[in-house]
Amino acid sequence: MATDPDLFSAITPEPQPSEVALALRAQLNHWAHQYYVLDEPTVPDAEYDRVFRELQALEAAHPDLVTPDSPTQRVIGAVMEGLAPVRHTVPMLSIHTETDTEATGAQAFDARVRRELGLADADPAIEYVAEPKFDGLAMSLRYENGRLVQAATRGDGEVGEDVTHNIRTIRQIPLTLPSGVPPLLEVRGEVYMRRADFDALNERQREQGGKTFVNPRNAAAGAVRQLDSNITAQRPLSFFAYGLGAITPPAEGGPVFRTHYEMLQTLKSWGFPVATQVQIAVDATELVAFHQQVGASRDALPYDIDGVVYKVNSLQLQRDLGFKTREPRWAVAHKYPAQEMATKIEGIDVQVGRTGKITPVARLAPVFVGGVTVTNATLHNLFEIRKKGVRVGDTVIVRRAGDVIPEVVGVMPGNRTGYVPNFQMPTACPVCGSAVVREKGEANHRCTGGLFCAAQRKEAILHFAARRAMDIEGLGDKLVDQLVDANVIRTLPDLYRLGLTSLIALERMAEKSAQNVLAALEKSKQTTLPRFLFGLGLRHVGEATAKDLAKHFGTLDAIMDASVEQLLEVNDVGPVVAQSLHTFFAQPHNREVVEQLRACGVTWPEGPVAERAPQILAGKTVVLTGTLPTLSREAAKDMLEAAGAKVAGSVSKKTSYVVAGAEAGSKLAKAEELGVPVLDEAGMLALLSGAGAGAGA
Ligand code: JCF
Repeated sequence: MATDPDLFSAITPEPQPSEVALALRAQLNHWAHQYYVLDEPTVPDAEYDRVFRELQALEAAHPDLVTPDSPTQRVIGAVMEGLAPVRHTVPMLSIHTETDTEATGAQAFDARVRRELGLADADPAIEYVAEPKFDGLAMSLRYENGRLVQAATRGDGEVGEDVTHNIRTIRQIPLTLPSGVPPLLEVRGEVYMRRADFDALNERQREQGGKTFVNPRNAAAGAVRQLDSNITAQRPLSFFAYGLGAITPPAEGGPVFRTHYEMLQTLKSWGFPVATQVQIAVDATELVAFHQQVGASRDALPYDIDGVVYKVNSLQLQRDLGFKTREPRWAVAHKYPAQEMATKIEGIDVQVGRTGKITPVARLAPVFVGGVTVTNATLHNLFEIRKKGVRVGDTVIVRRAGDVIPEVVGVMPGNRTGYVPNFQMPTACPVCGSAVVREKGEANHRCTGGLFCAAQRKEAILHFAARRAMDIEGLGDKLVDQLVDANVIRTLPDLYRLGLTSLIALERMAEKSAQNVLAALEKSKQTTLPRFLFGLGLRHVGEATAKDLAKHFGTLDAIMDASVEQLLEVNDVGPVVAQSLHTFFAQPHNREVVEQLRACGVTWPEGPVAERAPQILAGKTVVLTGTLPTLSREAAKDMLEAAGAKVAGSVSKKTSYVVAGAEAGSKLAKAEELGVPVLDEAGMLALLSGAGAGAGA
């Protein structure tokens, strides 16, 4: 039995099965309380599952040990004080997990379905629907006469919690449905948080010294179960619909939908977000192919999935198959490798980034997580280390999801033996020896060496050369290391002064590769203003801001000479960015770098400000919804913004116009409710050219 020895340190010498069961239950209940009630999990799900299975195995071997209150005997979902209980009219099912992640898992499911339906080998293949399994929390949305009246969590499947006030803040969830929907309709799906939203939320929390969340699912769960919906509204949530609960049949009776797939398409047409990766599959082979295909795209998805779900497509066959306790016989989940695992911290190093930020990095005992072996994980900053209580030697939870940098999200409690000193930040930069400081109100420590610090120089050059900046092919970290270490390059313009001789003098640099590097440098000189601006690597100036600045000012000189007030006029530029830009270009040495780069031949087309489209829609807010007949959403947004409009995501009293295309949903309804003028694409184009002066410009 693979039991954590620490768990039983008090039980010697040979623990009785009853004692083991007791300890396992105590451990599981403790973890479950932290997870469900406190919203603060301390162990990875995989660890919980392992101990849960161990208890299950023990109870199977000793049935007399099973108690009614054992975690194996119920689905845990403590109702938090303050949220009203909601009894589900149709129980919310969980889904059986096929633990076998090989092809046999899908085959076993298909074989089971066929056997239960009494089919022979010669009978035709069963049609399935395969879809991603989102890693969020299940939600039941109740609509009466097309209006959202109640939203409830799953809870134990029978009774959940009323979270209507919070769910109303989720923009992706329609509050009203188009006419003609069943008078009673319960839509079921998953509330989740997109990875980028999660990262931004944690970054914000970290900067403000607030509580960070261990993963998007935990952040979503915490947001949904707030008593104050103002807090929920600040935590960006999303939703995918995947099923139905109670539904009134249409007046003429009979089933509303024939298949699960048809039901999903209908939900989509009613304005619900439905997974894009949904596929009909006719046998186990196609199910496995789907599992592999989605698995390959898993890292690129903007949200976490923990597996895929296979469902029998025919709703009649689903009814024939029925349920086993709380799990349908017609569906199964096929999981992917866990994105959180436990491992030991062997040491803590620090790294110096482009802006001088000193990041503590945990050196780990190698662990397979999120599909790769991880040996390093970020600890973000000293505050995070203190808050999480991380020390060298601790067993920690490491998370790696998507192509996000692996991070230490928490410490497994009670595994420290003996005294370990707290980690301290170095007072001098490990790379250049300059003083390390932390500014007031900042969570991060920084090296004050600036471009004197080789680490910052290297990062600055790599950023400048990056694909989305100057796109200098072949200038990767190895070459930059060599160039900076050999002191061949001290500033960005030095790149364009590189000659064949100094390149060939580097180790492992053949003449052909040197020529390629020079050619790539030459090619990079023809660039665009946004790429150049982004490449300079100013704090707070990402790609989007660089584009906005270029669009607004037209020329680099106009940007360099802009006052803070003028910078603030740019879309999405706030006081912090404006001040940072102004300060940067006020430094003579920064202007010098720009001038030298230009002198080296770096150039881009400039558009004088006068040529900008007339600002017909200055001060107006426009919301786009639905699919326009000819313009993409991006193109429409660009045109509106070029005319001075602000393009917003949700409709309010302050919205000037809603531009609606096909399959417009709740935003259109909201506009009509508030009396906001609604335009189609033609109407929008007329508006853009309508004020006369700017026609055709
Ligand atoms: O995405 C999910 N987490 C998910 C959960 C998707 C489904 O289609 C489900 C589910 C739980 C139960 N279907 C059932 C029946």
